[in-house]
Amino acid sequence: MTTDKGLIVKAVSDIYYVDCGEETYACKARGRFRNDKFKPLVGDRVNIEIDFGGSEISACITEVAERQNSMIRPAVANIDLLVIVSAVSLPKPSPAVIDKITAAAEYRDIKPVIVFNKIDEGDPGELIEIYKKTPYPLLSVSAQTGEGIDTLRELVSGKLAALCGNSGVGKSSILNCLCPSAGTQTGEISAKLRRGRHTTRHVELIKGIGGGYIADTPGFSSWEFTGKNHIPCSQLQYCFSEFEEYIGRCKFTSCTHVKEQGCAVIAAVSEGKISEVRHRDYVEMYGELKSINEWEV
Ligand SMILES: Nc1nc2c(ncn2[C@@H]2O[C@H](COP(=O)(O)OP(=O)(O)O)[C@@H](O)[C@H]2O)c(=O)[nH]1
Ligand SMILES: [Mg+2]
Ligand SMILES: [Zn+2]
Repeated sequence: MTTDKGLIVKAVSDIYYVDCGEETYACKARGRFRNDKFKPLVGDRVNIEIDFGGSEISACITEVAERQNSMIRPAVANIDLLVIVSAVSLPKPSPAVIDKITAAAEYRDIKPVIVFNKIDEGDPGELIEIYKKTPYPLLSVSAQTGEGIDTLRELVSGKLAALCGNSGVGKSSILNCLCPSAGTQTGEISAKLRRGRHTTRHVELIKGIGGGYIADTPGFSSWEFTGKNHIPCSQLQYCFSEFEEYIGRCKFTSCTHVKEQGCAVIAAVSEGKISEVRHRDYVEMYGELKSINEWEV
């Protein structure tokens, strides 16, 4: 029996693939990590125990290091950067989805970056108009022509970054472009699992740039605030970074910035300092979060 330390790079139905540098071991989790209250996540730093005896190597996770952060959608821990991908053509870009993800990231102190992909097929101009008033870095790229990818590569270098966004926006294509060995890395793991190479079914960390890792994640077409995605509605205002300098200047201290008289956030929207679209999405999300009872969370 030997022990080692590593990083969970993939999790598939209770098998965790732990990268220990030289070797990646398929591990089971110890009893106490198998319950639903605390499941290991991709991105977790773990201790494992490896048993070389018998016909097959068996390994199991014995410790999970304290997390810097974690998300459920995508299910990943310890991310430095959440790369939110949106296509400028198809699937149709949705600020409402982008804004839910930026808020979810902010709530967990994860830095979001917004990437507009497929600029070979369309113009990111309208989206840039909305998001240039936020503090989030914006990048326009094409995974097809490679335009803009170098800038993204610099941004993710040495970091644990996760790509997220609707299915079809080009997450896997961007990953392959960023890190040409990604295809092989995903190919290897998928071959073991006898699955197709090109559908991303699980969160998976790809080793690549400047010692960093990038997670490709399965896409989604809607985003719900239930369960572990929940944000208390009173906290939502702090998850829209550009509201920050106006919060506290409203007429009422209990202002929710939805429609109150004398709201400094709404005034900033009228003055064009905050995007109308972002504020509209805030109002919508506020209503949605308010209607979720705490016991449903
Ligand atoms: N024109 C164009 N097509 C792209 C680009 N990036 C991805 N695609 C295409 O969009 C489709 C979905 O890409 P994929 O990477 O699988 O998206 P994912 O579901 O987000 O991983 C594929 O047919 C890609 O070839 C791009 O920059 N330009
Ligand atoms: Mg994909
Ligand atoms: Zn207000």
